[in-house]
Amino acid sequence: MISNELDAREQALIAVAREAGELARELFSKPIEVKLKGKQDYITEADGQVERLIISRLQARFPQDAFLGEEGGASGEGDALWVIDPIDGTANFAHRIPHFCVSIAFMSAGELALGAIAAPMYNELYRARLGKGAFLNDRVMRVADANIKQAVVELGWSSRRPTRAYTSLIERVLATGATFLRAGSGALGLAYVADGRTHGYCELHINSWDTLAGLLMVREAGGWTNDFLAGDGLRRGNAVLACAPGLKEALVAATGVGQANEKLERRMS
Ligand code: LIP
Repeated sequence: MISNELDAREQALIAVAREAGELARELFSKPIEVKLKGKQDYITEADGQVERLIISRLQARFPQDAFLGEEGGASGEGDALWVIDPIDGTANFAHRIPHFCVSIAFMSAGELALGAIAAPMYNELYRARLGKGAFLNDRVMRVADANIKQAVVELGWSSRRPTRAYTSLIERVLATGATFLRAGSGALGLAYVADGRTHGYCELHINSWDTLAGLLMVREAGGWTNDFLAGDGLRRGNAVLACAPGLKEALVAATGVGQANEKLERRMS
């Protein structure tokens, strides 16, 4: 995609992410209907409203582009693809915990080119562009390296993988000397790695709409990530590991994510 076409999409992305964040903040303060679409997998009416706003704004500007949204699924064809999570951290949102965000990524011809994450309750807007760096509210983001014994690694959980797989992941990461946390938003978890607040993020299965914007930010902030899009990760999801470069070896060994035989694991699970 030529750069001025990408410039136009970058500007639209930042404006739409900010506006969608404001709508999510407004809905957060109102009583809303909450449903379960799976074990501990929440959906609220806010997810749909915010997703419709994002798609209607972007479709109006780029009618030829395609969309993949958590709530609305896929629409349109072509190399210009928006991947949208209207509310990442929906379980938090549903329980009045302000740790949630809007996450939007843009892919051009299969390559991750743009990403934005709006965390309205924190007044934070994260963004990144391929080859142009990653920013939080216009401040440059850089990952922070650390000795593994001082590292903080976020370990995401969902019922999409067996509980035993998650508890043994925790044991293996703790055995490295690192500590762990779980905050309930994969997108914000990756943004925190990009901003050097934590040193790694791992989840055994997560969806592309939760991760793509954050993965671009970690890479543009000098971090390492696994090849999340391998094996049709875009549509089926995948395991994810993102971390500071100095921790890659220890965390790949401890988590098993990013190893050469990773594909084998997927087939086994
Ligand atoms: C959430 C992810 C989180 C994961 C949850 C869920 P949602 O996305 O951000 O990392 O652990 O299971 O997938 O459903 O809030 O958009």
